Amino acid sequence: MSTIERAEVFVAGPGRNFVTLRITTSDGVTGLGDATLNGRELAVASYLRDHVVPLLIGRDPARIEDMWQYLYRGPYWRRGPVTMTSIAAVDTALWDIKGKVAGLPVYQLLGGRSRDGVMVYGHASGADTAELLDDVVRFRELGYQAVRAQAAVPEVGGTYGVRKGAIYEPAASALPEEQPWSTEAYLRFAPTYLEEIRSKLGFDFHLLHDVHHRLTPLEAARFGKSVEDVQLFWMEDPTPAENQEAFRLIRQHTTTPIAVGEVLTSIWDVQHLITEQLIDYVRTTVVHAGGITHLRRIFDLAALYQVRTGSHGATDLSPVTLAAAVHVDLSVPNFGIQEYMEHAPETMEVFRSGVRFTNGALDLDETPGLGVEYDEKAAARFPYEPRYLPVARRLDGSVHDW
Ligand code: CS2
Ligand code: MG
Repeated sequence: MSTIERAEVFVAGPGRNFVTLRITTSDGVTGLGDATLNGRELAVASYLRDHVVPLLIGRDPARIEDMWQYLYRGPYWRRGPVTMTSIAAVDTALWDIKGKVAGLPVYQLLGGRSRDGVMVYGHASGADTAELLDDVVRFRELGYQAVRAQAAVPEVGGTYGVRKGAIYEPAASALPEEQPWSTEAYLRFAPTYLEEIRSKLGFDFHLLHDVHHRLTPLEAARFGKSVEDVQLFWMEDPTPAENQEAFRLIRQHTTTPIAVGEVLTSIWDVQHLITEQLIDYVRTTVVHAGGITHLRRIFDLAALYQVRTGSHGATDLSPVTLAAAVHVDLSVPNFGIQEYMEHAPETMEVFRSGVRFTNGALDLDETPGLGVEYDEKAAARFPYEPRYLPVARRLDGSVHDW
């Protein structure tokens, strides 16, 4: 029987910081897992190196479900982003290995293709409405059928989702940058640019918007109602989702579809949102929600309630997660859409991936496993440097959700 012989944790900063787990079996087969948690990379690296890797050596890499249960129930302390990202990295690496041993791409192990390609959405942004409109046109010309639109709020300047330069990267400073926020200014401005996009560019593409946890439930209800004529594909994270019940109030006032889940890390965190149909898309991911094994459980629960998938896919999720997401997206019956932000060139020097973008969709070649390689020599050229996500403060100085 093949056993796990080595598990290495690589922390590097090619374009941005990533944590990558590589597991090697006694037969010399390797598997990759993404363990990146934006702004808390070293916490996950330590959890893996100090508390997980020693437990892996000598175990059977084929026993993926048993490994998941062992890593979830074994530590006694459960859930949370650090734990679930660490479990995710091991789980994803074992699926990679299983695919390579079987000589099949992972999606074939998940039941095969349910679709020919994975529809994605791109990220248009701008310092003002005019710049945003140009960026939406650019994404449409690149072939995107779906585009997310975010513009800076005039009274508070730059805000989340607005790219500075070629690649969007919110974790840009060695200590958390404090960004001003005004809900009133946002509620006055955001509907105007979304309406402008529809009036100038029409309705023959999907338009998405990320509220990014900024509103109270009633403010979110008001926002959703105010943009119903815009026909958003979804409004994302309209209010913080620790209180799943809060979404009932939004639902009572608006038919604008809701997407939640990128910061949620287990089926328990989305259970009521799904079973009470308080959301329309669940955004949990391979890297932060316990890997392919747990994500499939979440997506299967969602399928029972006609909730579709819409996994997070920002550049702070590595090309390993993107590839694993495409394998899952190709196969699940209740696929909705996949977020896709092109990684920086430096990132792609380190991660070589079989994921391809064509006509607004992603697909994979038939390489066994996940189809991603990690070049640790190239990674060594990009040392980790501490980077933090911003903190939002209201105009009165009090902390707000970023
Ligand atoms: C955003 C992310 O892509 C999204 O939907 O919410 O860019 C998010 O801000 C980052 O992933 C945080 O690291
Ligand atoms: Mg988001």
